[in-house]
Amino acid sequence: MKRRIVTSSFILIAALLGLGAKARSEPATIYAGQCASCHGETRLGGTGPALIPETLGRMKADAIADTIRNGRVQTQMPAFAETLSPEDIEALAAYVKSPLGFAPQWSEADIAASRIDNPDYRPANKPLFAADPMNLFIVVETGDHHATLLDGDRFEPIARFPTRFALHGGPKYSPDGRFVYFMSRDGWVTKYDIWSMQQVAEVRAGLNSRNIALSRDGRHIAVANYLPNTLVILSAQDLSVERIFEAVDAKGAPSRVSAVYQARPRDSFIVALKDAPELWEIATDPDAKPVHTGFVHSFEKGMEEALAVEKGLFARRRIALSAPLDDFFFSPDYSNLIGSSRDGDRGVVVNLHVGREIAEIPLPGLPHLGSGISWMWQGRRVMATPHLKEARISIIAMDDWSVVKTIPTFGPGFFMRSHDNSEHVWADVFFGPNRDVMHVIDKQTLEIVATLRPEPGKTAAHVEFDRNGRHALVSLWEDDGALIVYDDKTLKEIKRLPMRKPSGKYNVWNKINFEDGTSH
Ligand code: DHE
Repeated sequence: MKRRIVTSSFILIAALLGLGAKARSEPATIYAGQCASCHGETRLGGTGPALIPETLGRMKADAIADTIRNGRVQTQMPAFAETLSPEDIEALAAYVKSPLGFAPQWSEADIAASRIDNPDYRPANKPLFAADPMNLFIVVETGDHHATLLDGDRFEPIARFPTRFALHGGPKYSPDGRFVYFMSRDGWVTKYDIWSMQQVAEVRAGLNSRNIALSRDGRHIAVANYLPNTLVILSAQDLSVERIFEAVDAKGAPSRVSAVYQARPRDSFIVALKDAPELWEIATDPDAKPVHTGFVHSFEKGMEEALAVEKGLFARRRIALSAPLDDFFFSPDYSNLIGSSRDGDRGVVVNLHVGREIAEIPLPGLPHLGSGISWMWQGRRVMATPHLKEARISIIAMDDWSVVKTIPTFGPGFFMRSHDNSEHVWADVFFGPNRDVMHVIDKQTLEIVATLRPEPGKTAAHVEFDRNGRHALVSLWEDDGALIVYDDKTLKEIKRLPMRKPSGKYNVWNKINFEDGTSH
């Protein structure tokens, strides 16, 4: 693959902002000598990933030290055990987890220049494999940064290919299920052609990114960035930049962009701002009706004054909130969303038609609303959410926003899944001593009917159903992990495929049809 190399403006700015002062300290000098050529002079990435706390996330310092010491198999990361002393390695591991100390820039020109096209890419006019193209899974294996394309009928791998370092969030499929788009925490967006099983192109849309969303018509990809504070919209066709929104609220205060979601029935993107009390709706319909872009206080007139009106593609509507909200769950018709309050003990319901908060739900223990799913129960639509800090699942009625049941679990959970054709909800226990169990809940009695322990002592997490809702695929979330296929009726294991920390799996049919039991 050919890479277009361009000098990035942020390197210059970083230098001007006094990075040189840092280079005097010991680990910074080692970094400059040993690491900078691959990971970038400013730690923002090069051929190797960015080495900043935002990207390294929850990776512990000893795991980082281990990578420096022993290298990483199947990558260009060499082992430094012979080159550096144990003390130097420890100091370096701490250094790459320290904040950058400056705000890096990443302009439209930087994004365009980062683009890598696959010169060997040859589009195919039909899938080059014999499997139902609607019942495929992509399994993201973060253990060794690969993805597996899996036949969802036979549960056999069709292809396995390398990905960027540290993918995060669900990959997104084009509406016809032919292409899949991945995003890495250090901002790379990769387009992969499932039919020809080849990478098409990739581009670095940000320096530290959160997630991506595809527009209803499959033409635009929105990328939510922490670094810099932007929402970048790319053409899904060729990954060129279509628009960059600086994340600044109606009063001019900057914010990180915490996530972006496709609101399919509304033909729009919904954007969550981490630090500002507002959310955005961005039209993806070229004929979108006019919207006010927000209100500002006019000191001349002594009153709130409407900002300009926008219409058509990418018209942005600002919805004011009482405080920043994060981690959204949407009602199936996308008229309401529930966001998590910063104190982590409430869900706040925002009605997107009227553009304001309409209810609060007491949900102590940090609900993980983004993992929520919904179904019909006693003639009402309910949604269920796990809690990241409490051993319980809350069931909420979506007509009056009351909590109809709290189900005690073996520990705090991260992901939940179901399917229209399944009577069950599968919920993991991601944290604590019981992280090796998986609860199965009856959708009508709201009782736990089984607690499976796929492999004692190994984390069981993240479930996804096949297209027909007959099988539930569970991850053994370990470096030497596995994908375990269960029959959803008998709850018996029917197949186990070895995989490297399969962090998530995504069924083409369920995703492109916005199946209620899965993430969107
Ligand atoms: Fe995620 C999805 C935010 C930490 C694995 N995570 C998402 C989404 C958001 C989010 C907004 C929905 C995006 C989408 O799919 O389009 N995640 C956050 C955080 O704010 C948090 C708590 C802290 C952070 O560092 O970002 C966080 N997430 C993690 C992890 O530590 C996980 C377990 C391991 C990892 O790989 O980073 C993790 N997040 C995932 C996965 C999904 C996800 C596997 C997709 C779930 C799905 O089924 O769609």
